[in-house]
Amino acid sequence: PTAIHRSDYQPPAWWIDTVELTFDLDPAKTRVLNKMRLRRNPEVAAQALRLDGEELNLSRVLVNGAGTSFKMDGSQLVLENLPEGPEPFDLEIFTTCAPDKNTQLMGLYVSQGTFFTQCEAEGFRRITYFLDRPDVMASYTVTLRADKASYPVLLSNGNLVEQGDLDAGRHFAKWHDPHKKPCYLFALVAGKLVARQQRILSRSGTEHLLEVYVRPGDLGKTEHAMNSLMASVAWDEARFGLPLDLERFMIVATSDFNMGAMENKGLNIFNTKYVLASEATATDTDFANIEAVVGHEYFHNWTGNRITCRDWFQLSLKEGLTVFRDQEFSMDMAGNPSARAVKRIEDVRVLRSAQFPEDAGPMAHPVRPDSYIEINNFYTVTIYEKGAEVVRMMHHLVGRDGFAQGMKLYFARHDGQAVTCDDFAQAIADANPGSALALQLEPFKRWYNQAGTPRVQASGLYDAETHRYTLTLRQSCPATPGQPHKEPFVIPVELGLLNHEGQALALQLEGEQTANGNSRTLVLDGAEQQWTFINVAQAPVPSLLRGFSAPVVLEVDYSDAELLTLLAHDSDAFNRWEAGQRLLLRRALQAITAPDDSQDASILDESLLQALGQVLRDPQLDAAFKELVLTLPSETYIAEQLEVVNPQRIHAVREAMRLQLALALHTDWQATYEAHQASGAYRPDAASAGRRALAGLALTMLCLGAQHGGDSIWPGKTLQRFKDAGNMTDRFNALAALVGCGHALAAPALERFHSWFKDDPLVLDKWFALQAGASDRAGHVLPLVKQLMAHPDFTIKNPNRARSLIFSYCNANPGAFHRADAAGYVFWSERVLELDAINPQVAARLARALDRWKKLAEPWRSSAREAIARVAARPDLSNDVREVITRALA
Ligand code: HT7
Ligand code: ZN
Repeated sequence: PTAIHRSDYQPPAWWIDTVELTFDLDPAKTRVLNKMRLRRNPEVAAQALRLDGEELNLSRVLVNGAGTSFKMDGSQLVLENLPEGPEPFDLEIFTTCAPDKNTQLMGLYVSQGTFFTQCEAEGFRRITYFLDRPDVMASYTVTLRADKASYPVLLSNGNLVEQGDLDAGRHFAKWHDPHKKPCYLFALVAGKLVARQQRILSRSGTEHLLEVYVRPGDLGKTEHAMNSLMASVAWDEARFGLPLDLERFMIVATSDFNMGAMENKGLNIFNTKYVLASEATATDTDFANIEAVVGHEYFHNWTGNRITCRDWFQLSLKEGLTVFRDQEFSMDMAGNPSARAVKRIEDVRVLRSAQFPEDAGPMAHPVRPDSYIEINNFYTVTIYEKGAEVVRMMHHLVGRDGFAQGMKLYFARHDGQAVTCDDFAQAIADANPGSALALQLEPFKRWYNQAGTPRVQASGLYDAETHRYTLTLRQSCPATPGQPHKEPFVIPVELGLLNHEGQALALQLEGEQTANGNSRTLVLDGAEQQWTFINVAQAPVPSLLRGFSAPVVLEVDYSDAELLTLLAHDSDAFNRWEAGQRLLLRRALQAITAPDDSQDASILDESLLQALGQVLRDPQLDAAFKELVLTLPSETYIAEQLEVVNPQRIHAVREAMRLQLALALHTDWQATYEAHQASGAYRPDAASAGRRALAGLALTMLCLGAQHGGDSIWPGKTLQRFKDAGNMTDRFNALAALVGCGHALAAPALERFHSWFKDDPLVLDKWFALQAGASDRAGHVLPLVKQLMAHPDFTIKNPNRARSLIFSYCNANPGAFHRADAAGYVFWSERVLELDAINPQVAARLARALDRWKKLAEPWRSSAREAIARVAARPDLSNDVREVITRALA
């Protein structure tokens, strides 16, 4: 396989103005007629037309209605004798494909008797020959023909312009999309579906029809998705002045989908996981995720669809910006500042536990990559989450109103175009002349070009005589593949100073006439810089990088006492949580690097336990925030802090800390659980969800304690809770508490759960995931996972099910996966190969479970390398898996 380089970008030699597609839908053999109006791009030297195609059977090619010569070059269809001159001409291509053989779920495929498409990034070429690149935008008219009884609903992008019956029980529907679009936004759906419908009025008074299509029987689970869609439409109009530009906006759910959802113009296709919810079957997290993903796909309608990417290297142009927008949407929906902070903490946890390791591993790449082999491998946390952080820093540097102005200018300049990340940054900067962003735009854009997580070291010096406090910030960034040296980043550091009683101090920089608030942003843009604050009455405790104002690792030499002050008093909720995490991490690292495990029962000292107990008891704090403070740093995050990783030791230490928390705070957990019992009807809002989350954590702790000499009443109580729960969150939390502590009551509860929900695939996914993700006791998880692979409800062909069992074990359960006998790695290599033959995109994601193998201590390191080498030795690997494995071994 050959790499594609960003620097090789050339504009297309041909434009496609209109596309008329006619489908005769048949699962075994679908006929596709693709009639395009093409013209030469006068700005590019004349050359042959090369159309991409994959797994297609070609039957005819006509130019202006007459046969023409063509040749094949690999999978490309090459036409050399096309009309000269600038006039447009018609090109018709007849092909067939086999949707029922399409296990990759890219292009046109069948899921449970319904046709779906997935075209991003390069799936359209599996439907017809085309210039499959995002900078070729065309107008689409699509006619679908199919058996009426089997496929009563026929959908495509845009507006329905005609429909009717045909011979032999067939019918047709013709759709026209009024907006030009790149082919990756094309979609069709055909099958037996039903829709929840909602008419809405925009601010300007235009009427729109919103529809959520699902399989019959699932209609009762679509209310939350529809509410989320309505909220998204209203939010984008209110916050960014971006209205819905379509008469009709449809969401369709499928249970076979490689990712979360897809923003096809006017016809979003969603994984059922992000559509279907009822209080009986979905948890609070599911409800929150549905809101976020519905928002995300809807927001793409402007950021991605109206303005799209020039090439796939610019993927973060739409993804980073749209993640930023969905994060802001979720925060605005959550409401109060505390709930906003909770959402911010949750987002940062994802960034740190998934993106930071990616940025330090073999797949590290800039937010705008320089090259790739398989674009599907670059739908990463770096493109999405770090990309969103880059947009968030711009937002920080120009302010909320300045950012809104920047977005306005971006649309004024580029609506209807395929553009680059530079164009976006330029628009935000140009709308904010004089801002820190505009003044340092070129160095700021290093965030797009340089991979790796910058480290910022902070040190402070207080002069008690002059009342001056000097803060020094230094930055560096580790080498990443292909990038040995890095230039300094532009890093916004929001900070405040606290006195030792925890009160905020006024901030006055040397040279300023007066103090200027007690939280402000410094911009670090060199390798090392100093700032001196004056009139600082006492030695301060600095609260740095408030709200996580930049995606960096911040190293500060805090004393325990300073961290306890921040944990108890910081007005910035993010840094309050962060102080607690720093203390917990510090204790964990001390224990992990201790010579033996003799002190494991007392890793947490009295002052930290007391401080955490105080958080639990604090009536001013929200439940969701308490739950986050009392949750230990993840094993993955702890591992990232170490040079050499012994996954078993990390697991043992973290479990010992959990147990200590459970036992030492027993009374508080009990009081917390009792104080957070639900009252009234179920509501998935942030405050109610926070209360359930904290009650769930309390129950987990009480069960854990009971298994280790604490009050033995709790497992029985938990089982009762499991049986009586009025919603899935409480029921699942109770089940997880029993499974988590390894109590004998877990087995009958799991059995009962299965029999209650055996007909609900999304709930069964939870059932598989819970068991595969359980804390390992004497190596019990791997045999269980193998046993579950033989369960009649398991199928590796369904990505959700594969993720629920295999990924939950290999990617999300380090303590159970990294076995000293290497059996976890053998299982991983077998599953990667098995999946690769079915669905390379999903296989490549699994292949990344061993990305960080070079950090492992022996014997894990050698056995991991062997397992990777075993996969690499297979000659018939997909490009997707080959790229991941080659990089891992490099
Ligand atoms: N833009 C969408 C990406 C996506 C995708 C990419 C590759 C293969 C399958 C896929 N399904 C969806 C999702 C999004 O970011 O909104
Ligand atoms: Zn997206």
